[in-house]
Amino acid sequence: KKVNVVVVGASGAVGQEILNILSERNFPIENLKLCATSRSAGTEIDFQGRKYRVEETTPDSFTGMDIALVAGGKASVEFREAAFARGCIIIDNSSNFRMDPEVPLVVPEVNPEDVKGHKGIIANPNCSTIIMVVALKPIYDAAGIKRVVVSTYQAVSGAGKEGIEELTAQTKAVLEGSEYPPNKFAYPIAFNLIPHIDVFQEMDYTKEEWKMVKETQKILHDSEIKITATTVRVPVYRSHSESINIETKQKLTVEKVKEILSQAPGMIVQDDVQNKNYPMPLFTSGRDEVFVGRIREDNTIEKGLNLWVVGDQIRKGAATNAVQIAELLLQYNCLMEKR
Ligand code: 2RA
Repeated sequence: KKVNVVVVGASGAVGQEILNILSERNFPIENLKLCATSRSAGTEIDFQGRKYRVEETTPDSFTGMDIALVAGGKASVEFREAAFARGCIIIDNSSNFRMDPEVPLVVPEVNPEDVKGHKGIIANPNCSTIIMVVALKPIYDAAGIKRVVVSTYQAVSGAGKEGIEELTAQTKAVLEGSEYPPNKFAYPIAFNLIPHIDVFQEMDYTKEEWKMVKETQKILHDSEIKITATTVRVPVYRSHSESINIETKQKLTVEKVKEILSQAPGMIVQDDVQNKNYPMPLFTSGRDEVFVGRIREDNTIEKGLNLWVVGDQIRKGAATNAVQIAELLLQYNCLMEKR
């Protein structure tokens, strides 16, 4: 079965990657439409050898469409009703509806069945959450999880194209002895790191940190699991890294964890310290899998583990996850009737 797909926000970093992934995975598209805000409308984008003109998003952009892949921003709020009225399901990469109890928040390796309960919109989780839960889920199933302490090392592309440009221009400026004032980030990101992603909220945690807590509880259907996060921007172009400390309910040996994770969907275990083999952002970029290494017992508690997890946040952390959700909609046959 082939379906009609509209990509909203097609010209941004995530939108472009959604198009790459639709093409790579041979997603069965009958008709494709590319939309964006009026600022980007009119540009032309190549998809599978054909040029598509980007149109400004309007309620009619959803007419005759089965699935809307929304890359981010406010479009899902603005066009939710218009899409629903036309029988088009939104897969939303923005944070607008993630914590709405009516909206499934889905990582296909973790809670695929949740898509079946959709009411016209399915949310794609935050990138650092997706990368973490792919690694947590197999451990959660095998031994239960009491508590997680996570610190992230997040690439500048998490802040979009401007984040990438700022790192490049600022690094050049520093090397040439000139100034490049911060714009996208609160402080210079070149030769620095910034323990601050998104806005500060309750208890002086950032919104990014709260997303990792609340979204993980929702995806795992477990509000008891304790999670505390520190999220940090680092001068890396692409792929987020995470140091994850886990307290399990039952004891797991390192050998068992390696065995479980190497059989887990969407994961690659890269852990051979004798040969200096561990995941790094430079080498995981462009990949859809989440990589895990440096797997150790936490020797300070009875049932503790340390993991080092790295994943391409534009692919698995956004675009790939969204396209996988679209694939689940076809697999479970839960599209809406077009109106
Ligand atoms: C970041 N998590 O890396 C964000 C992107 N969604 O800034």
